[in-house]
Amino acid sequence: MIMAARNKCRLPLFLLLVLTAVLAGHWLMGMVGEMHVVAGTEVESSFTAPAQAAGNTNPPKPNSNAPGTHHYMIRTPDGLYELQPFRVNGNVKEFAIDVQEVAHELDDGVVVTAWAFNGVVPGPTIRVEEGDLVRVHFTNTHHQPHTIHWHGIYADQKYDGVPHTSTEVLPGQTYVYEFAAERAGTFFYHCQVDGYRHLDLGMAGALIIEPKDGKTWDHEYTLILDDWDSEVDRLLSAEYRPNHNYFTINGKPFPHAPTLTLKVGETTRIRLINAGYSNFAMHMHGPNFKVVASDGSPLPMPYMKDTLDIAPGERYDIEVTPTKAGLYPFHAHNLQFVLNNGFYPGGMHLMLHILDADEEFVH
Ligand SMILES: [Cu+2]
Repeated sequence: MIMAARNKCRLPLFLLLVLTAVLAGHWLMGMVGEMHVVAGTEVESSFTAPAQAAGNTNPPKPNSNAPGTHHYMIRTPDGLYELQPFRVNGNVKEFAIDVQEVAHELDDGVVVTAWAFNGVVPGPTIRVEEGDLVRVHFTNTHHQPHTIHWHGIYADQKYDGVPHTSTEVLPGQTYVYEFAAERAGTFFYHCQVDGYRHLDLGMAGALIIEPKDGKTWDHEYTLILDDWDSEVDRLLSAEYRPNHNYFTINGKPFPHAPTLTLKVGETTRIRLINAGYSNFAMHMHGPNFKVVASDGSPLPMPYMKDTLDIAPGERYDIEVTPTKAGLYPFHAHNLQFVLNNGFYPGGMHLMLHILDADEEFVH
């Protein structure tokens, strides 16, 4: 089975190599530069623009620049990548996102084809501050149409990322999404074209809006929960019937999922995002946690839990202030999700490494 999984990856890897060669060629020709997407600019195009929603003054533009120019990302201790804005002007923050077909290793030797925002699974975290205006230059560098839907954000119609009510972005086009980061909280973004397939192929990432007045916690992590079918024909057939057999936190099942460092007496906020298709009942050994926010809104009456059921699309912010050091699991208590292709232990499970109060905090 491992060999079969490897064989399935050869074609996408080949495509990736070809894409890399093409992009390198563009770079050599000096096509890397500022990504200009200016309303009203005449740009020659061999692509046909899709039907536009009424009132859309921001039709997708063909991409005249090589992608990858503004994709500087920083690896965070939770195993995600955080995308840096390529331009900041006052409270306007601009980011660049593309789509790459990558070979994503779920488990040792188990590799799936993923459609990945900026080539990482999950997509890179976008982190802004309450009150910011966020502009995302989305360049479709892939062979399928895609969009970005801003889940939990009340964006203008044309920026909602739904193909038939806003617009879809065809291969080679760039579309600029814009929304106001109105309230602090945990959100996420995902593609909405052929959503059942595209979201399942890895097209989701975290959107974090930080409070303007600063944080009341000491450390924080974001955990994106997801489910995968390592065997499904992800790309070729018209029908799509996944049978999920891997369950991941930030793209990896146990024991490859990240270990989170906490410290006695210090508060850690964990942002939980369910990007999968099942409810996940997340249970914490050791300290109980306080549920402080739900779907991007602070709860008027936070409450204590040790198990929290999270539906698809839901986000919860929880806070932990441990009183004893040790190693404690945090995992889905639907134990069918703590398997790697049927083998226990695996799946949606990670470890909390709680340091003593006098230990130095290092990730
Ligand atoms: Cu898509």
